[in-house]
Amino acid sequence: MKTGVALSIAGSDPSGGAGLQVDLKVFQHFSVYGMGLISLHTVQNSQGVFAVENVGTELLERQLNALLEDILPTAIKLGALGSLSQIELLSAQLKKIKAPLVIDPVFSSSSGHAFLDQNCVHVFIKNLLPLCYLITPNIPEAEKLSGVKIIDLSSLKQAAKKIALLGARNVLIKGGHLESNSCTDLLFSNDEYHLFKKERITNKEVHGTGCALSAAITAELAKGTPLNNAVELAVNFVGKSIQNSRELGKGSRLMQF
Ligand code: PXL
Repeated sequence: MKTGVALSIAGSDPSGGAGLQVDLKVFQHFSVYGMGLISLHTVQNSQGVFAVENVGTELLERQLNALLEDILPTAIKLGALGSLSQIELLSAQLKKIKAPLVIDPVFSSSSGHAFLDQNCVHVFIKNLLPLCYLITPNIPEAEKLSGVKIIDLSSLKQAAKKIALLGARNVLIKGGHLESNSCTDLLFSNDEYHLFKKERITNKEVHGTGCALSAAITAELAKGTPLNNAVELAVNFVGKSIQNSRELGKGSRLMQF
């Protein structure tokens, strides 16, 4: 049975490897009805991001209002945002919605192209963290949010707790960057730590794994799955997707679901 409606507000990756395009593919894979709003356009392929252009807040606001007065999502995912005014608009609008909000704090592309100016991070924290049900930073993003330098499991836990103190109800730090032969994701939820440990599948760069993980969790939350189960399903799904990733372009491997 198909249930759930998931909305992603994210950047567009025309190569289909990350951002909104991947979110919609993942929603489809999980049999959830997917809707998508583009926050920013990128010029990119499997080799990197070459330019970024933000969508104006007025257009974004009209698109969001048109959706929300018609079809209420049962879960929402927020991906890359490009400006202070986008953060202010979305925090004001999303405050009014009860559906669980998953925030993937994408401050720059995996190839290092900045989406959000460093100076906006404190407004991102103040306005958005208190609204989110789950935030899913990778290690560099968790360091930016928490101010904690992550070098081992103990500092990983410390960073997760600090991000929760900033207002995020649940925190999942993607630990893929920490160890060489395994990947440990850390969930901090209800004052408890849960580790999701996996063998490292490949040392080759696979594009969009973070987007796919948070989209899969959003899809499961949209169906009403409890958080721990949603994370477990999503971690396994991304592991399989990495294993099945394809060398389609000249750069990173791309996932097909
Ligand atoms: O994987 C992070 C990400 C998210 N969103 C967009 C991206 C990227 C990485 O390149 O382009 C639009």
